[in-house]
Amino acid sequence: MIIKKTKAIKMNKKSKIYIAGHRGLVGSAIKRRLEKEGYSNLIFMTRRELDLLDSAEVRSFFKREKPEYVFLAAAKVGGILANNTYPADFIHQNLLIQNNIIHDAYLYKVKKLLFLGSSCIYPKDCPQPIKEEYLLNGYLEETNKAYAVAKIAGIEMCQSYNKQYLTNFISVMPTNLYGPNDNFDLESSHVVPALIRKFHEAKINNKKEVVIWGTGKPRRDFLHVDDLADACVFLMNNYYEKDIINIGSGEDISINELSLLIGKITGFEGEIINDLTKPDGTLQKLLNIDKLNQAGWFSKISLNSGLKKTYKWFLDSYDNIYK
Ligand code: GFB
Repeated sequence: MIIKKTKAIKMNKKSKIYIAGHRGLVGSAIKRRLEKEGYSNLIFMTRRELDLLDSAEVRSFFKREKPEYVFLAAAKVGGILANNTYPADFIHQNLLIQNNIIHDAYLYKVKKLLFLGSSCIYPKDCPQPIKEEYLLNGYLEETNKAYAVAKIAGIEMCQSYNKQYLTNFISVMPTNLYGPNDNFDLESSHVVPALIRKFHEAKINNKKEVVIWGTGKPRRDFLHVDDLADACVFLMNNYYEKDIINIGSGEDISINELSLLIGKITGFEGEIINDLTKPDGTLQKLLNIDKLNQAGWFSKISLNSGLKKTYKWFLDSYDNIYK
């Protein structure tokens, strides 16, 4: 039995919507977006109130709340070094979180669930821009294999439940994201928050140089998280295919070019040094977004304006985060 489409179901402004991971970069952006559009019955729990690693707690939460829609944005995430250093934590925690939520979404008859994957699920050497059909066509990038395998398991779980239990679970694959509420810790963060902080601190401390990791040659496709949240809400209401769908900006840039751009935005005038002892990761990750565009969604925030907005947010939050 092949199920080609999930059912055409749309959220309404009173629907009970659970955002798992509402304090993170992605979940907080989805929450802002839904609130802005007037969805008034949102539920979210702090880590202290609900431990998503604990299947008994998640079970009793679903039994009690019975959400109609779920955005599964909770995950253990991090940049290239964190992924490479703590692979056991990445695979263990992500498998637990998604197993608990996806299974309970089935048990408690969630109308539709949106699972957030990642562009690192694709083979490291696949043709660019990366089409959805390249999934499982080759070897994964070593630095984030554990995380990628967990995300691939999540995709397969959604599709298997759709096939066997006729659920409506969709999986979206975002590119590299940035924006407010990101992690700016220099060891565990992704490249954009790391560079914003490094360049800013070098400027205010009159440092002559900033060190960036790797050769700077890898290319990445960066999307502001408000664009991502807009796409997720759009797809929850308008995407019914069982296959995965990419969410990206349609453009990529090298890490060296990104450094120059962030240097300019932050006003740093010194030198940029490449630390070749740090890993590069995948050489290029540019998502093909034909399917997304055909569904009717287009990105609205340019990299330049998204980075400026994020730098402003970082400056406004600096004292809260670091003092
Ligand atoms: O953002 P990032 O950690 O993620 O690194 P990935 C992207 C590129 O930026 C790599 C370089 O080539 C890094 O070496 N880079 C330069 C830096 N300076 C820095 C720095 O100060 N900090 C960081 N973090 N990078 C992640 C995956 O891979 O992508 C995750 O590990 C996830 O699983 C995420 O999928 C989207 O794109 O390499």
